[in-house]
Amino acid sequence: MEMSIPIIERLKREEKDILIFTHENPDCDGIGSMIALYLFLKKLGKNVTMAMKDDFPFVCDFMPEVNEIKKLPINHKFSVAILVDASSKKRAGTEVYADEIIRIDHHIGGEFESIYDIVDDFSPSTTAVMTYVLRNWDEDLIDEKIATALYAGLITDTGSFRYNNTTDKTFEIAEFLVKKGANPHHISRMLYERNKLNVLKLLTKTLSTLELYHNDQIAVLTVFRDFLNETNTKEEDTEGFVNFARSVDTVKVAVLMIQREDLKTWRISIRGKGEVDVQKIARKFGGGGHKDASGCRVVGNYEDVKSKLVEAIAESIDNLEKMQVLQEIV
Ligand SMILES: [Mn+2]
Repeated sequence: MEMSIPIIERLKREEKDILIFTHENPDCDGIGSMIALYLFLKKLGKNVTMAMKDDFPFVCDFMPEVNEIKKLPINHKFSVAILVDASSKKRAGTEVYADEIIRIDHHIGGEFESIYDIVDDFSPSTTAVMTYVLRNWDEDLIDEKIATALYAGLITDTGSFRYNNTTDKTFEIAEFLVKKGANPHHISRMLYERNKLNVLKLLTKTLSTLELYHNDQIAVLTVFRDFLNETNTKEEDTEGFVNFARSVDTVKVAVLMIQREDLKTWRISIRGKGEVDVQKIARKFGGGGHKDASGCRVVGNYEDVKSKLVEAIAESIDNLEKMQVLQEIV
């Protein structure tokens, strides 16, 4: 495969320092993309640093060189900074100093950072975009470590090939990464079979908050700050909890509300099942994301925030039903 991809030509030319960074509250896709590019550029002898604002979530601890990730902000101006898995540099949650910022991502829309941006919203993960870039740059440099980081992001962002962003292309990328040394059983075991007892206790408390609305089509779960304190857990331990709400048979849209430290801000995850476009709902509340997985932050009283959300989701579901009836008539 010989193709000219602008970002490759740009990075080939770079002889000064390169920063790779991802969004705050990072996930395996952001971290996997960052590590893969970092290792690849290191092999090429580039002066490269990876950094983010927060600690890595526990589930990512098996990823190669995860301990080499530095903390943002870094009080140094880099020649170029590569933003991965985020729609804008603002998503870093802190300042990033660089002469130029380039975005590698799969989120819909977002901000244009540079003419070298490579954003593909049809890609299931940023690691899928990254695989494309690195394969076209030099396939032979992709080793077991790089493949492991890329595969971990691919399976987490596709829910282990279950979400509707999973296509034949996704399996082709997975096949390539497994051939390059990614071990599916090991990676899945690391990601999904290492629950801590206190996280299961947090899950038990969270599941007890389950509420259903609008003929059981909307499910809401809440993580109150007390739950985190009582079980000695952190916000990042709630990763995947929203899927329990989503798994209810009749549910079309699932919501997870996490109470932040100030007690009045709610970090909200919204998940769909391929019907309702939850990105449009998140946008109404100043957030964004994908059709099936979006999020936003809202400040306010718990009951008020929840009822506004439920109302907006109910409206989307009703509109969808109206559209379906119209289509049947046509
Ligand atoms: Mn992603």
